[in-house]
Amino acid sequence: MFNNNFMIKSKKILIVGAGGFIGGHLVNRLLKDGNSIVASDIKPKEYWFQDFPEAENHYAMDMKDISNCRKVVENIDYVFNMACNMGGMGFIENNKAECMQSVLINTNLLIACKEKKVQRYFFSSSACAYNTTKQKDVFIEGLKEEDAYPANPEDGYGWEKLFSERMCRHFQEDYGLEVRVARYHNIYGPYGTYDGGREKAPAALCRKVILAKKENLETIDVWGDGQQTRTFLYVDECVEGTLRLFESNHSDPINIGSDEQVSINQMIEMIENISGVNSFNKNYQLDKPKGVRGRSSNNDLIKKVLNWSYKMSLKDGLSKTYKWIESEMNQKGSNINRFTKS
Ligand code: GDC
Repeated sequence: MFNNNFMIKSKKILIVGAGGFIGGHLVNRLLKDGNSIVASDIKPKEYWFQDFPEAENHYAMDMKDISNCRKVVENIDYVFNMACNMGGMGFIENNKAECMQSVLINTNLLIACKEKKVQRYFFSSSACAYNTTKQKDVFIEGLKEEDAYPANPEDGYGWEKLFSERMCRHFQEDYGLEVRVARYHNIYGPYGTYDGGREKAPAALCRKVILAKKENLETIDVWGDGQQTRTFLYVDECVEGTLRLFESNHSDPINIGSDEQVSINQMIEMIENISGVNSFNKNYQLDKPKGVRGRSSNNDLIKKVLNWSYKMSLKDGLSKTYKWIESEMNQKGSNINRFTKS
């Protein structure tokens, strides 16, 4: 049930993947709420999106090595596993073996948590865990939690997420480690990747529009025919939902996503409006990675279990994201986050 004495305070919390997009936002929030944070990431310091000196930071630490897990899990109350080798469709479709090796991070962390008697563990799963045969049409019904089975997830990345969800479940059943599992639906916002190959559609399309406007181009490239659909959730909402879930008693996987389903063309139109440019010609690249045809989140369960729903519209979230990417591009020219090492 929803706990009204929200939020987590004065705890010692380990965040793995803290140098990444959602991990960085989570560290920020938990520090503000008065917790003591241990932050780790495989990425060296210069590739962290956000880096807070108040936290105990472990740069270039690989959790596929269990000795690293054992080291940082010592004396920790809660663990958030936000780490995996991932990206948008351009990355996960071409790096399936890399994506699947993230199973080692989750497995090693669970073992270390069990040994060191950590109270509660969070695993960041994905909408890619859902059965792909249920996502073959545009504007499908929102995916319900039970739609992950029978299993036929996104190849590579989605299989790793589904397997790791189950690993969490069995650690709770067999060893009493409390687990919480969220299935994130395409989270976007500032302090994330917008170029270099790992970027997802919202950031990639903001970048393309900003560049086209800057260089007076008439056309932008779009992967697929633009009619494929998705839902996108702003990162602050994702962090809020994650913390509320963490405090709840719900241990089965649950959607954290938006149900504002749009086609990629509709999202581009929103971005064009934000940019103040009327419209660019579209070069539809049908040979690029497209993923599933349609995807949306059904939010009945999270509303029931947490009595909570996100508020930020896609238009408002894109506007914030666009501004951040534009200012980064003005300062740096391109995204510094080109970290590709596994
Ligand atoms: O990359 P993504 O945001 O991942 O792509 C959404 C759709 O946007 C795809 O059909 C893609 O072809 C289209 N698209 C059009 N132009 C572009 O320039 C572009 N770049 C990108 N990247 N896409 C473009 C994601 C996973 C994540 C995560 C979420 C969970 O799948 O990649 O790792 O797990 O799902 O929902 P998407 O939504 O297919």
